[in-house]
Amino acid sequence: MALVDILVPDIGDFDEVSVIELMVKPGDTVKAEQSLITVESDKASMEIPSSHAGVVKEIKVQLGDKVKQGSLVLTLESASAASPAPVAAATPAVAAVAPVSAPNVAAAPVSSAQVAPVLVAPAAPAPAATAALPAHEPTALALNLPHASPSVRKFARELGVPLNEVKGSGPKGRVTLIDVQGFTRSVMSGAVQTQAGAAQAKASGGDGAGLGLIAWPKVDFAKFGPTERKDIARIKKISAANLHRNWVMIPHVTNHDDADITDLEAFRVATNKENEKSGIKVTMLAFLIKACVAALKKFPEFNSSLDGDQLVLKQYFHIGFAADTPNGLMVPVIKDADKKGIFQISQEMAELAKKAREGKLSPAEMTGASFTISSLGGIGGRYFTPIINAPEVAILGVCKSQMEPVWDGKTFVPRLMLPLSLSWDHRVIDGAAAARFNVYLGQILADFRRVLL
Ligand code: CAO
Repeated sequence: MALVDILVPDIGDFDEVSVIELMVKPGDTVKAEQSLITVESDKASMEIPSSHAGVVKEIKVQLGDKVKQGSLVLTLESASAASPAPVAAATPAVAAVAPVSAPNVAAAPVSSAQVAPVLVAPAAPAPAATAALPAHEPTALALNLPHASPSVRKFARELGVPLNEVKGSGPKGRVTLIDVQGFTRSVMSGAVQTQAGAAQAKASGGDGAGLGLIAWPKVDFAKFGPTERKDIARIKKISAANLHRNWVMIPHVTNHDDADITDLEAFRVATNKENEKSGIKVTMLAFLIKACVAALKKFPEFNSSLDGDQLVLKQYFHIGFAADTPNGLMVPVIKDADKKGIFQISQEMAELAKKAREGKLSPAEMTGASFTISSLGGIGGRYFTPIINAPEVAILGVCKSQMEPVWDGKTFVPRLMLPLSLSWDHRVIDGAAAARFNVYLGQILADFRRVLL
C-alpha cells in the first residue's frame, strides 16, 4: 500500500475551474477512472476521474475552490501506486444548458407560480459534446451516487433538486434532464416531497419549518378527552391557503375608528319603510360600499395593487364583500360600484350573497375586486383585524353598531356608533393616510352630503 496524490489532469483550454461537487469522502473505496469531483467553468462542467484504485485518505479540495491542471484533488491509499490507469489528458466534456422553452413550460399541468423554477429548464436534454476525459460509468450503487451526466448534475444543482431522489428513465436508469424537470414539477405541485422536505415537515408537524420557527406542537388530544375528526371543506382549504399567504406576506396594520351613523340609520330605516313594496331591502353595507368608493376616490392608493416596483392605480371601483356561507368564506364582487345607486347595490348584494350560500357564484362574480369590505355587523363584536385580500392593499372590517354616549361639547348625547377596522398594506400606505381615510369615511357616513363637496 502506498499513498498516491490524485491530481487534476489536463483540462484543455481552461486555466482554472471551480470545484462544484465532491463525489467521494475519506474512507470510500474508488476504482481507477471513477469520478471524484465535478468542476465547472463558466461554459462547462466535467468530472475528474481517479488515476488509481484505492481508498480515499484525505480530500484536499473544498466546494468553491479554484483548481487547474496539476492541482492536488485527494490522497489515496493504493496497492497499485506504480501502475496508474492511463488518464487521458484532453478537453473537458461541454455541458451547456439549453435555452428556455416557453411551450414546454406551458404544457406543465401546474399553476404559473408553481412552474417558476421550471422556467429555467431546457425542453430536452442538452446535447453534450463528446467527452474527451475517460469514459465514466458512475458507480451509482456502490457510492449511492445518481447516474447522470455533468449537464444534468449542473441543472439539478441549480434547481436544488436532490439527484439521488430522481428516478432515472435513461439507459441503465440514467437520470435525464426531463427526469429532473418532471421531479421538479411533482414537488412544486405537491405530488411528491423531497426527503429533506418530508423530514422538515415531520419535525415541524407540517408547519413553520420554512420560517425557521420551532416545531408545531404535536398533541395526542384523545389523552385529554373524546375527540372527532372532520375533513376540511374544499373552499375553506382554498381560502385558508390564500389567507395564510396574505397574512405572512403583507405587512398589515389595522386602524380602528368609529363612525356616527345615527342619521344614516334613520334614513335607511325610513327608506326601507317607503319602499317596502319594492322587495329590495337597503342594508348598511350598501351605504358602506358607496362611502368607501368616495374615500377610495379621495385616497387612490387604497384602490391599488403592487406590481414589482410599480403601483397599479385602478380607475375602476369593484368592491368585494365577504359572505359567510356554509362552505366557508366567499368574496363576491360588486362591479363598478361608483356607477350604481344604493338600491341597485343592495339588490345585487342580496343576489350575490344568495348565490354564494348556494355555491353558485361564477368565477367572474368573485374576481376583479379593487377593495374589500368584511361586515360582521349583523352578528356582533366591536373590532377585528381583517386580512387583506391580495393583491388588494386594504380591507375594511365593520362590526355591530350600538348606541353610545358621545360628548357633544356640552353634554353626552346618545349616538349610534359603527366600529370600523381598516387593515392596510404598509408597503403602499402610511399610517397617516390610513387615519385620514378612516376619518373621511366616518365623516361621509355621518353626513353623506360631504360626498358632494
Ligand atoms: N350594525 C348593526 N346591525 C347591522 C349591521 C351593523 N353594522 N350590519 C347589518 N346589521 C343588521 C341588518 O340591519 C340586519 O338587521 P335586520 O334583519 O333587523 O334588518 C341584520 O344585521 C342582518 O344583516 P345581514 O347580515 O343579512 O346583511 P348585511 O348586508 O349586513 O350583510 C352579508 C350581508 C352577506 C355581508 C352577511 O350576511 C355576511 O355574510 N356577513 C359575514 C361576513 C363575514 O363572514 N366576514 C368575516 C370575514 S373574515 O372571516
